[in-house]
Amino acid sequence: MAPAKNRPASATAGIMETMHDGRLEPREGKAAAPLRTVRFPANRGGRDFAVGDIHGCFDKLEIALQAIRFSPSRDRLFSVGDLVDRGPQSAAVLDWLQRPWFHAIRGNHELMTWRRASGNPLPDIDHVAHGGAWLDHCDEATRARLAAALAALPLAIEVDTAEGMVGLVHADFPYDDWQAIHAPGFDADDEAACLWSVERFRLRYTQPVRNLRALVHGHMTLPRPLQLGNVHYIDTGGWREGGRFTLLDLHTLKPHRS
Ligand SMILES: [Mn+2]
Repeated sequence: MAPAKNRPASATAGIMETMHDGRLEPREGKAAAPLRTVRFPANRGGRDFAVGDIHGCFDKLEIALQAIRFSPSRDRLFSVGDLVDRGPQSAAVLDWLQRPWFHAIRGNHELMTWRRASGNPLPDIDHVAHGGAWLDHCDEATRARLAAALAALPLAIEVDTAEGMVGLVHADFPYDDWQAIHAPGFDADDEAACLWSVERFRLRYTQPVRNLRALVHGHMTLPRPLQLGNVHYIDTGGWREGGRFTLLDLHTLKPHRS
């Protein structure tokens, strides 16, 4: 990405939801393409947390939630994507996505999984080599459910907090202005950057993303949470042997590690 790239987006300010550009193939049982962004109003009765890559380690995530006394009736948990592959419980993503307090965006592993689950794998990418062998052990009905559920995940989530809006995007964001994601010029290359790029991290680019209180990424597995400008990297390898999940409180922007 070129983080300084900054196409005008003023005409689109205030638009809350943008339809996907239609690159994704139509799927059975899905009337509409997934939303690019989904926005959540502030949680006035509880806490909001973001969690980094889960990679099929939902039992370990449960333990991390117990450590912060997570309340399913009051609190909300937002995943920055890469819920599947590598770990032992990838198919459990179907149950987790049914939980009313759990919300997720698309990571590159969701893209690899739903494309292969629907018989249309990404060209030149070996999903199995990326931890996707589990998919071959799922029956046909489960693969169909996975394809539908993962393809429907939005590219970004916006969460309102008392201090301003917090955005979640899996890997990277190729603009200095958050409103670019709502602009007509936000294209397939930009979407790919959101799922795969590591440029902001590689450049240690500290320019903040305007019109957003904070932006939260996973994708880069780091020994501890990292902040560059107002961009927070929170994948601390909870899915790895000996790794820990970071739960970022979206109101205080303080990380809890467990
Ligand atoms: Mn990733």
